[in-house]
Amino acid sequence: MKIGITCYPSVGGSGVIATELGIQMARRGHEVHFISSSVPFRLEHNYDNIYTHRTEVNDYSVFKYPPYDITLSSKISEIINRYELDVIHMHYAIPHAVCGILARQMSKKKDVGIVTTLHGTDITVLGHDMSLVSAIKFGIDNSDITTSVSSSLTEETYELIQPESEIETVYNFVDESRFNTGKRDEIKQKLKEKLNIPKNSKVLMHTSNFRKIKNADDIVRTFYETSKEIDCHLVFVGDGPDMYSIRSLVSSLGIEDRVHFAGQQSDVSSYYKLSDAFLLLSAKESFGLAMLEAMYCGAVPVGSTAGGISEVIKHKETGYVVEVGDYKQAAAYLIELLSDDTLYEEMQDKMLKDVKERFNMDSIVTEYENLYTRLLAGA
Ligand code: GMT
Repeated sequence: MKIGITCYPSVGGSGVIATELGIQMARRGHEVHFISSSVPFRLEHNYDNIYTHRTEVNDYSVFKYPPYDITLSSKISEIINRYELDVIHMHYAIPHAVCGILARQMSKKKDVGIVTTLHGTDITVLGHDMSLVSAIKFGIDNSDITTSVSSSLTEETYELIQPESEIETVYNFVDESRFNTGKRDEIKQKLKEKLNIPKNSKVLMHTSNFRKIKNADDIVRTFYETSKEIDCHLVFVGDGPDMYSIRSLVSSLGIEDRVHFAGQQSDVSSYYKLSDAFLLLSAKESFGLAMLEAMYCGAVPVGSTAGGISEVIKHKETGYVVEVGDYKQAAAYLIELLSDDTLYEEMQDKMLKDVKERFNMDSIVTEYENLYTRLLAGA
């Protein structure tokens, strides 16, 4: 098959899934065309069967805002025509699904199929904005197939957007060759030395784009409570708008010596391996791909009940789930987990087995491949 993919190429779970899916499709012999504003960040190498096409958004003085959506639609239609694409896979309902629909209308090849994947913010945040709901609904209803990354997101989309068409849940996945427990002890020791974390201290970790919805202040509070009972350190990887207030909370609690800000890291898997536990206490979270990556690397998760987090964590079996905002309960669970080596090892074993079964890359890529085949067959 000839597949076009459009996503936000910068750091972020939706771009990661779009890119990994493209790489796997190419490995299976399909021809894959990424059409985006820059080369997706996970596409570090040259791959056989993968082509990248950049949309250049010019800033003409006649426009008040640069015309990203129109330029992208035009580019997608050009690529559909030039390479005779069979399917285009749009990540995000707006703007990308709408761009895909416009592109198909512009192109000569009207039988190109459109698959749209909803990732979260396009529904859970933008879906509350009445000025955007019609466009999101249009994007879903005019795609041939729409998927969402968790059952919770599927349900929320039905509730908020009330589309006419069906939404299929296809979970996110992790490439085990990138995220695994290999050399965990060795990497842990090296990073502890680098960050000046004592050998026997436990490590809690969080990575994200540090937007308000990530509730990173609850992570700091959880750590503070946990550290009253457990010798531990907290490591933040990434950067974002909330960083200033997080730093100020850390200093007001007087815990600067045990909270590490590592910034953006290209090798985030080493930080997952450094960690005993991964925290994701968001107010909204459709899935939590970074948490799943951390779990593949052996870090046991403590998540909130937001969105799809509790579909990824099986409470008290493969990690813990707490109500949004309940940092005291999160700390209580961490204290229970980190003070009992037997409990920790049992939970870690179960977690590794469970994520490899339920979020297995090959089976999920096959699910997407079957969707594309279904479209081609006109079913
Ligand atoms: O979490 C973010 O802010 C980034 C966002 C994105 O667009 O990349 O992530 C969303 O998509 C990921 C991949 O499907 C999910 O794992 C994240 O949970 C989801 N984020 C939210 O729902 C807030």
